[in-house]
Amino acid sequence: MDNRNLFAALRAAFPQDLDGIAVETDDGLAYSWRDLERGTAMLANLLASLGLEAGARIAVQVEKSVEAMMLYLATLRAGYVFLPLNTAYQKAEIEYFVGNAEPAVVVCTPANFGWVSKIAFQAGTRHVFTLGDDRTGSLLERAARHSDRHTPAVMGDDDLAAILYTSGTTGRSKGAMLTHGNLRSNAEVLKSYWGWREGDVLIHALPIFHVHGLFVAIHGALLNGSKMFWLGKFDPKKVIARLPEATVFMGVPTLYVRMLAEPALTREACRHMRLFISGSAPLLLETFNEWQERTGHTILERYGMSETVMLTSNPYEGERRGGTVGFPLPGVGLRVRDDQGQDVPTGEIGGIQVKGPGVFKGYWRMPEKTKEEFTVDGWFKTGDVGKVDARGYVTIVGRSKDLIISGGYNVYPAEIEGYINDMPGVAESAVVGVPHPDFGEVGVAVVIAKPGSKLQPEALITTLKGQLANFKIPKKCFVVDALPRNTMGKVQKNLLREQHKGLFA
Ligand code: MCA
Ligand code: AMP
Repeated sequence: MDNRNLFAALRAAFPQDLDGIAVETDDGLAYSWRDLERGTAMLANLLASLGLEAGARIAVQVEKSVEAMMLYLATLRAGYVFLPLNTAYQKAEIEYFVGNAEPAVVVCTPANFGWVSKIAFQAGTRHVFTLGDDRTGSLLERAARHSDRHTPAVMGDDDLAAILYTSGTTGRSKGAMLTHGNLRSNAEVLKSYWGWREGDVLIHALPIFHVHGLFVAIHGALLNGSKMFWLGKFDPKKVIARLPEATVFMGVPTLYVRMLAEPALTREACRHMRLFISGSAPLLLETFNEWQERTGHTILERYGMSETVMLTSNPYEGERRGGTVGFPLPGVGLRVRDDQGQDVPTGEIGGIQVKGPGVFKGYWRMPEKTKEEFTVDGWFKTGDVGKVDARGYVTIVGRSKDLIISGGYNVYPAEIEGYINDMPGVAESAVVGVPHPDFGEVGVAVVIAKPGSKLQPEALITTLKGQLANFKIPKKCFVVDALPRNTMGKVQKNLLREQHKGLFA
């Protein structure tokens, strides 16, 4: 039986000459394809030596590094389930994820070992390793004792490869289960759709704990045997400095906005580049147009989700239309339905529903919640609101889910409201997204005090900073006497958005 392990597909695409450079980091390190082969084999052998049960989860909360990428590839290679966690998550968030996913292994930064290992061991995790972004920590020490030869575990299309936590309307995160088949089929479609070719070089400047940086970027380069310039953290100047030697760049809109602020971003600097891709959040038409004028390149915008990987894309050869997310990818079914579940006429707005080989298996241990998010005929309800025009271009016009996308990260108002409402003296709160020139959208909190209580907005924010990942913290907090409500008593967040939309203009 042929091995459907995603790692086997990626490995097969490595160049013949394994001594070529696969990854070059911004602090001057160079990793050959042989380094990737040996490093992932040793890490896979370490995992295999732990006697883990099939489907065991490997939870990883470490700073971005090539070794962290090798740990992801080794998890696939050994046939386990990779669970990446945003490095900004704090105690309560990690407690939830570890409690929900029950990982057999946790890998954290050396600095966080104290509190993360306590949470992990209490949840029944038997192995906690450390990995620093400077190649320190117990993980690599232990892996060094293992053989650098490893045969990839035989996996089927339907076997789990990763769990990515995301949320819908509820405040609690859900683990989206992605299979080897979901990931490989999507990577294969994108390879041809985006014209990956011999000699391509990718600039990788995204975090690797989300779909964009971990799957779309890494799989894109590896499945084409392409070199990556690897930035530990986005820096506009460093990206621009690399453009003359690269051909492909992927980013969220904030990255494009920040590069446009750099005088070094010129047509000349971009001459060698072939493709700029944007996604994860809406790319403003002004950013799309400014990029085109400044560099001569037309950004290719695409749309995806943790639950579905990539769904639509502007064409590589055809017209890339600013403000749209292009066409459904080959194999992706996309339809727009109204609240009664009827197809809306072409050009009309409705709820976007999708189906296809990239659509996930469901939410980890939440069969009920999973069922709610699919229609009876098996289409996944994205929670995005949009339309398809007469030429087939998809436009996303909003979201029916209560979600703020800030600098490409998802912020769930329900989760933040829950924390604010638990604070002493708070009667109720509402968190809404307002436009922001850098992050695209940021959260603003509107809070009502309990009768007789005096609330200091700054104090509420400071308390939140000690509890939640920094990117989730509302950028502004107002204490008010009342929240606008509709006849059913539901807070009218649209009115709050309208009221505060000029805050960061
Ligand atoms: C940092 N801060 C943020 C964000 N990032 N606040 C709101 N939103 C953010 N995204 C906070 C920091 O904690 C700090 O606050 C202050 O803002 C300034 O930080 P700064 O240095 O400007 O931020 P940064 O470290 O430069 O990060 C900005 C960033 C980063 C580079 C845009 O957010 C990023 O890499 N975003 C990419 C997210 C991503 O990969 N999304 C893909 C999801 P303080 O000083 O108080 O600490 S996958 C997906 O959506 C689907 C599947 C798809 O289609 O791809
Ligand atoms: P995530 O939950 O991280 O998978 O984020 C997926 C969500 O990001 C989608 O449901 C959309 O709301 C949003 N998204 C992704 N790409 C785009 C895009 N190009 N334009 C607008 N929204 C996008």
